[in-house]
This record gives sequence, structure tokens and C-alpha cells, in this order.
Amino acid sequence: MDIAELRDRILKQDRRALARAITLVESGRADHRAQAAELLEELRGSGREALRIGLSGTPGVGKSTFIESFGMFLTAQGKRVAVLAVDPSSTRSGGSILGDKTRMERLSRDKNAFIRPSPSQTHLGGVARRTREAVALCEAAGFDVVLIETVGVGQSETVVAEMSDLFVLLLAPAGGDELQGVKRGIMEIADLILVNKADGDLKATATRTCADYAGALRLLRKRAQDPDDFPKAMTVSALEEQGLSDAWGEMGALSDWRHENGHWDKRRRAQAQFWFLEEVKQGVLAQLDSGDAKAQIAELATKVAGQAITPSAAADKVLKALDIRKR
Ligand SMILES: Nc1nc2c(ncn2[C@@H]2O[C@H](COP(=O)(O)OP(=O)(O)O)[C@@H](O)[C@H]2O)c(=O)[nH]1
Ligand SMILES: [Mg+2]
Repeated sequence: MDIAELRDRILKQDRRALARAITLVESGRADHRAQAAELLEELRGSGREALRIGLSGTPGVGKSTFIESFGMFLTAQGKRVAVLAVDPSSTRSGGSILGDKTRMERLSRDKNAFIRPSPSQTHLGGVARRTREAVALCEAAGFDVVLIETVGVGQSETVVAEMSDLFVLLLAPAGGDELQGVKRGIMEIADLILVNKADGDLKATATRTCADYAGALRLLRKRAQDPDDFPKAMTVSALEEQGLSDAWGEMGALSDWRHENGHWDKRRRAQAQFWFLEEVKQGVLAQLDSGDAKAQIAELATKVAGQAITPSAAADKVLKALDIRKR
């Protein structure tokens, strides 16, 4: 594959080239990894910046419906929108988004939208790297907004928040006690809570739920990266396309404020460092799990169990034998 050509085509906003490049970053093959790394390095200085929005919510809350409505709303404003997904639990081929293709029928036909389903992969570290690199590719391909969807399971919200500029939590209208069901950690990373399905019979409940969450948000510790009135809760109806413009307005206000106050750059820099260290750790862990190290660990583990060597001395032997540069 000609990396220089792929780079040029991506910079010219060629969607087929973008799709090919994402396939390349998804590949686990060593030669593909090397090419992907080269491509990303070539695109690093593109100077293009998208608004990266992480979107989380439990199954059924309306993520796919919201992405379709919100995506259409944005493309109608002349924005180019890319949609990616992090779904570590997905073992179905095609992953979450493709399964929801019917709900995103209009958006998937829109020439200003690019939708990429989650690859079927179980290892969160692998999904994280692929998504992060896909985000960078979409950004270089000139998308204005990159939506990164995740289902609310396990660690995936944290992973998505670490690659987003804004983190949006989508919730359903619910009774008061269900408020407790949202994990505190997720509330703490949310910049905007959208209570969806604020329509028809559910409208009154949605309004109440929204007030409950607004109250809960006020109880959280104030974060340096927020202006006074954030994080915020509001209602939307993805189905009836209500509140989308207000939600977009709030996202814009928050991102403008963060740009003006230095928090935007600070966050992106911290994220780059976070992922650098993650990659180093993943690399070391992979090394422990391969070839010589694996055999040595198994052998020493037996000796440790039989008290033939202390745990610390055994660990020291493994670490000394590791050649971190070898892959
Ligand atoms: N009343 C109402 N139903 C909605 C709304 N958004 C989604 N739904 C419905 O909720 C169900 C789950 O939606 P979906 O987008 O697939 O949720 P996801 O699992 O989070 O992707 C579907 O039956 C949708 O039609 C909304 O704004 N109002
Ligand atoms: Mg869905």
C-alpha cells in the first residue's frame, strides 16, 4: 500500500481512502501496524481539528436514534460528521452500529456523514487504540464533528472520555430511585447530560428526571475545566428531533469557553500523554505474555509456589531478562 498516496487522498477528504485507512489501523498484522503508524505520523501535522464528542448510554436509551437525528441536524448546518463506536462487548460481526443500521438509515446515506461500525474485538485495549487512531484519521479527513458512541458497560466510558473533547451522557426518563443507578464515576466525567425521550407520555417524567440530575450534578465537586453553569442537564427527543439545536448550542458554548481558557489544549495534551503511557504499558504486558518471558514466568512461578525463591527475587529475574525493545 502506498502510504503517501493514502495520506494525500485522506487530506482531499476521500471517504474510500478514509475507510481503507481505518481498516489498516484495525489490523493486528505487524506490517499493517507499521504502515498505520507511518500514515498517522504523516497526518500528524494536518492542522485540522474536529470537535470530538463521546456519547454514552445504556442499551435502549436512544443512542442510535439520537446519533441519526443529531447527525442529520449537523449535516443540515453544513457540518461533516463522522460516527465511530467503542463496543468492547461486541462479538457480533459488524458490531453495534451496523446492527442499528436501520435506525441510521438517513445518516448513512448522507454524503456529509461517515459511519464506521465497531470492529468485533473483545480486548478493550485493542478497541481503544483502533478508535483513537480512527478519530485522528477522521480529523485529518476534515470532519468537523466526530461522534464516538459507547454502550455503558465496564470501562468503556472512561476510554471514550479519554479521547473526547466533550462527554455526553444520554439517559432515559426514570423514577427517582433509578437516579442512583448511574455510577458516580460516569456522572463525574459527563459534561452534558441529555435526558432523551422527552416526548408524548414520557415528557413530564423526562422533565422531572432532568431536574433530578441537574441537582445531582450540582453536588459534584467543581472541575477546573468548566464554566459556572457546567456540567448541565437538559431534555431532548431524538425521535421528534426536539432540543437538538439547544444541545448543540450548549456544546458549542462549552467548547468555546474551554478554548478561550486554555482547557482545550491542556486536555488534548494530557490525553496524548495518557495514550502514550498506555501504549508503553500494553507493549510491556504483551512482551510478558510472549515467548521466553512467558516460559520463564511459568517456571519461576512453580519455584515461588514451592518457596524455592522469594516472589521479589523471582520478579527481579524476569524484569532483568526482559528486552523491552524486542517485540
Ligand atoms: N419516545 C421516544 N422513543 C425513543 C426516542 N429515542 C429512541 N427511542 C426509542 O427507544 C428505542 C431504543 O432506541 P435506540 O436508538 O436503538 O437505542 P440504543 O440502544 O441506545 O442505540 C427504540 O425503540 C427507539 O425508537 C425518543 O426520543 N423518544
Ligand atoms: Mg444503538
